[in-house]
This record gives sequence, C-alpha cells and structure tokens, in this order.
Amino acid sequence: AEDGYDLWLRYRPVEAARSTDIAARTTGIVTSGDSPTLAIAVAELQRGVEGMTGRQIAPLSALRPGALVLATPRTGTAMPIDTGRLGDEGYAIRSTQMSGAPVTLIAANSDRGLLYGVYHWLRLAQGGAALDRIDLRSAPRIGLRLLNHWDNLDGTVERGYAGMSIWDWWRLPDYKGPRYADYARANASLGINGTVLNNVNAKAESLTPAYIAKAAALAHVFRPYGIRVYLSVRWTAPMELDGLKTADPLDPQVAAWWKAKADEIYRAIPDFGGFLVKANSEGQPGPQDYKRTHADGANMLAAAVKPHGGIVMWRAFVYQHDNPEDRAKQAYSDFKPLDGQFADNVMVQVKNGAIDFQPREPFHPLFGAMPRTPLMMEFQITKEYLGQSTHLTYLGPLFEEVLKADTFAKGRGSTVAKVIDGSLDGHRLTGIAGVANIGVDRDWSGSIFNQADWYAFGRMAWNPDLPAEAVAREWAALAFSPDPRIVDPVVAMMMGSREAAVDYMTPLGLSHVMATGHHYGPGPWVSDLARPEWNPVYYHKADASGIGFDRTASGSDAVAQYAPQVAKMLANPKTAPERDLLWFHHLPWSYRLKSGESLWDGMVHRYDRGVAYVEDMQRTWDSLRPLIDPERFAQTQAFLRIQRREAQWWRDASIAYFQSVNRLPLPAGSAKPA
Ligand code: GCW
Repeated sequence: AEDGYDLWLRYRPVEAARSTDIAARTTGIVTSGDSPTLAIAVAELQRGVEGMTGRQIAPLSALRPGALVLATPRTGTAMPIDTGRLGDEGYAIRSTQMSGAPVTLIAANSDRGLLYGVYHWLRLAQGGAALDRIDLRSAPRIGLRLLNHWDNLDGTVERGYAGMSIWDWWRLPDYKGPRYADYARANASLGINGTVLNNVNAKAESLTPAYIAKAAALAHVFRPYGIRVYLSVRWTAPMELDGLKTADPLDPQVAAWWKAKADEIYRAIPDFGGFLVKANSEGQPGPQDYKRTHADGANMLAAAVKPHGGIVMWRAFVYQHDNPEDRAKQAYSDFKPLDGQFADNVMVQVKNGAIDFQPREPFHPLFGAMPRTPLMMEFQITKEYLGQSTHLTYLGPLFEEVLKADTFAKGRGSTVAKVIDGSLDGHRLTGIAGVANIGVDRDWSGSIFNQADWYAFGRMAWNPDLPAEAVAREWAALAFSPDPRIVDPVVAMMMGSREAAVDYMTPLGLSHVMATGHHYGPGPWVSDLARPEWNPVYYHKADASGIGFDRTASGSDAVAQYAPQVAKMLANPKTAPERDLLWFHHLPWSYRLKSGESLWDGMVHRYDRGVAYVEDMQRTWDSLRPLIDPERFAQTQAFLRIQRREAQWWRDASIAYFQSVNRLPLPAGSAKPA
C-alpha cells in the first residue's frame, strides 16, 4: 500500500525502456573496503535497482562494462576524477571509462561521501534523468546539517503533528526497532548528518546514565549513516540531578559537574556531537539567573565538550516576560553585545525571524550582526503556525526567501545564506537546524506533502542556493512519478501554497494572530493573557484609525537593528517590501497600497485570494485522480477539504474582528462569509 512510509525512497517499478536503461548502467557494483557505511551504500543500490527493474545486482570483483564503481583515493583505484576539493562529505559522479570499460564512477574521499553519492545516483535513476552522461560534483556548503527533535522523554512531541515520538525510550537501549535505521536512511539520503534527540525544553533526566545509554544505542544505529547525536540540556541539571546548590556557570563545582558529565557521555558515545541549549527563554533557567551572560554559560559548557571535539549550540530565541522592550528586539539586544566573546566551539542558533516561525517574517536582524560568532540557522519544519499537519503549505519558498535575504552586512550580496555557510565572515564551523516534523505516523510527517518539507530542508541545508522550485520538482518526481502530467501541476500547487497561507492567515506583514496555546486557527481578538507579548493585539495593534506595529524610530525602532541600507529601506512604508508592511509600520486603514487600493481593501483582497488558492489546489488535485494511487489521493483530497474550510474560517474570523474595530465595509466583489 502507498501509505507514505517509504518517503522519497520508493524505488517503484519503472517502465520497460527505462528499466533496460537502468539495467545497462548497473551490470554490477565494484567497491573496495568493507566498512558498515559502504555496506549500506551497496545495499541501498541493490534495493533501489531491484525495486525499479526487478533485477538483482551483485558485487563484482573486476570491472565490467556498465558497472557502477564506488571508489575513494584510499582504495587505490586509479580514478579519472580529482577528489581534491570534495572534502569529507562531497562526491563526484561521472559516466567514464575505466580500464577500457564504460562505467559510472562514484568517487569521494570517504565512505560517507560515497553513500551520499549513491543516494544522488538513485535520485537521478528514480527521477527519470539520463544515466549515460553524468558529470557532476557536489559538496555540502554547510558543515552541520541537523534535525532538532522537540521530543519529550514521555513520548509526546512539542509542536509535533505526526503522532508520538519515534524514540521508544521505554524499550531502548535493548530493543532497537527497524524504524531507527529507516530514519537514518531517509536523513542520509538528504545529507542530514546530525540529530538532537530531545526537546529544547529539556528535562534534566535526559542526562542520567539510563538516558545516556539510550542515546548511545541510537547513536550506534545512526553512526554508519554519517549521523551524530546531540542532546538538549537543562541548565539546572547539576542541581536537579546531583543536588548542587547553584547552576552559576562561573562556579567551579558547576563547571566540574558538566565536565564530568561530558566525559561520561563521551565514554558511551565517542562521536557525540554536543549540546543544544535553550536558556533564559520562556521560563527556562539559564545563566542570567545568576547575573551571568549567555556567553558565560555557553563557554562553560563548551569547555566541557571541547577536549572531545564537541560543540555547543546556544539558542538566541530569548525574550523575557518582564522586559518591556519590543519582543522582536530582545534577542539582538541580548546577543549582539556578546559578539566575539564566545568560545570557538560555540555556535549561536538563531530562528529565521525575530518572533517565532510565523508564516512570514523578515529575516532575523542578528544575521550579519555578529561577524565574530558562527551563527546557525534554525528553521521549523513542523508547521506550528502554518496549518500543522493538514494544510498543504510547502515550506521551500519560505526557506529560500530567508536564505536569499540580503543583510547588507558587508555591502550588497551579504545574504543570510552566506552568513550561515561561513563565507561572509570566514567561519569554518557552520550549521543549520530544522525542527523535525517526524512522528510515528505511517507517513512519518502527518501528511504526504509534509514530507516535502523534510526533504526541502535537507536538500537546502546541503546547498542553500537550491531553488525551492527545483527541490519541489525533485520531490514530486520521487514521491509520485517523474511523469510531467503529475510533476507540473503538483509543483505549481506547492509553489504558491505558503503564500496562500500568508494571505489567509497573516497578510501584509501581520504576525502572531493565532489562537492561544495551540496556535491553530485565528485569534486576533485575544487581549487578556497575562504576558502582554503573547496577546495577538500586541502584534497587530489594530484600532479605529489603523493597524500594524510601528518598528520605526517613532515606535520601537527595531529597524535600527538592521544594517543601515536595510534599516533605511524598511523605515519608509513606501520602500519597505509590501509583504512586510505591517510588521514595521502602523498605518491608517486608508493607506494606499501599490495596487492603488486602500490598506483595508488590500487586506480583504488577500484573505479572499488565499481562500481561492486553496480552491484552485482542490481542482488541480481532483484532476490528478487517475494518476495517483487511491490512498495518497484520498488523504490529500480530504486534507485540502479541511484546508479550504479553515482558510475560510481564518478569512471570516479575521475580517469580522478587524471590521469590529474599523467599522469599514467589505470592498466590492469580496466573497461573502461562508
Ligand atoms: O515556537 C515556540 C513554540 C514553543 C517552543 C519555542 C521554542 C520548544 O511555541 O513550543 O518551545 O518556540 O522555540 O523554544
């Protein structure tokens, strides 16, 4: 059955001509060496080719025409490929001649590189590409490409919409179910090379010997796939686990506790990646509780893992309930002054925007503002604010928009991608994290289309310049079929889908108008929560005269946190991108948009447009019925129906609320509420 378990690694039978073509390029596999990683690469090729062609391919001891050759310089094979600049993880694939025989050579400097190359070749084979004249090289632009699981030790997943956690803590470490290897395969196929197992809202228990053993068991499964494990830690663990009187990072006993803990972890997991920390944010304890800085805290932990080659990822997602400063400014205010103070194995992990994974946010002002600190990107793959498991809202365009954004930190072209790939400021330690959308659902991600977000994160982490559309095309070809009658309409649906969610949820730069707590559905009217910065009215500031958050000099002046060119452009509503208008400006309802219509009419128009887009997706999907397997067709059809209803809910509720404030009529031609 097509229940989605196989993700993009389906290897379904291909048509006869294609099968012959693949068979001609896979008369056998030539390798040397016998590492577990290499064994996985070979097994994956065998599985893929058998699935697509029905033929079993055997390892060969000598070259033969049509062979697939996997080689590293270390194996001594004379290779017509220079692996010099491929690094540890890169690979090259070439249709070439070796000893007079036409072969396909996959070359790399390590078996991990070969594994990635094998997955690339399988992607080409499944995606319908020509296999007789391949000539490509690929190496990751970002060093650490990690998933962050917000998985709790009790099996629930914070902001998870795909069922319970796939980590079966209860039966670990003794029982390692088959799903772990499937998880590792899927990630390795994208080049994801690390995973933080537990929620950033961490429990101290994750550092007890019992849990370290469980993490070690997972690390053992993941290791040959090139995936390291990391743990989120709770700042007060030394107090909670061992009764220390303080968690002050400058207290020698505290530092000694963490050092001993790190030593203990590395004894169990020699290639342990390091720690992820959420401190002094949303009620989590942290160094500021002891009047120390984030740098004091990060550096103390960094010293503990440093002898083992570990790193610390310190999150910049901080805001305090007793801080009257605009929430969008607080992370920059806290962290910018610390630039240059972090140890060399610390990275600061920054969300893509300054508030919280909204359908659209301008890029976070910290990107480009901390040149002496390696900044890691944190994207959210799980769609907390974008329709959770049911709405079809492909995140590729969101990732692309942020990565391409120009910080102007060192003049034009200082994109966010260049900040995080280290090229702008010359950092060698580089990283990107995605908050996973994975759970025990049969399809892993809560819907077939949500798998595309996991896929896109992995592909764009490897190469942050990959266009979201190209990634969508790849995914659609793998998930369904390379048939253009499927790929073209599916990609068209996907590419506009996130903008449609922006339209029906938060048009023109609105943000954080979701219902309280679960963040599902509209709640722009909410104004009575104890913490002011949790109330939607804090963000939209709508009243009879206008709407929007003034972040210019006359308001919170958050614009001043950006480079001067950017700040100047954002400070003027005429030059700020219209898509971010109400993020930066409070404007009268009658303000003229570029289209000539009033702000209010333009808002209503966008709500309507978002709903209409979902209707278009429904029509497109319905037309694909003859081409898609019944199970996945039905799921998507049902989910689109939910999305249509809820887009209308968003539109109607938002318009009704804002009308209660501004008393304005609907523009002519706007749809009537359902
Ligand atoms: O997005 C918000 C979520 C919280 C989350 C927090 C964070 C893990 O609503 O559930 O907590 O951000 O990123 O720390």
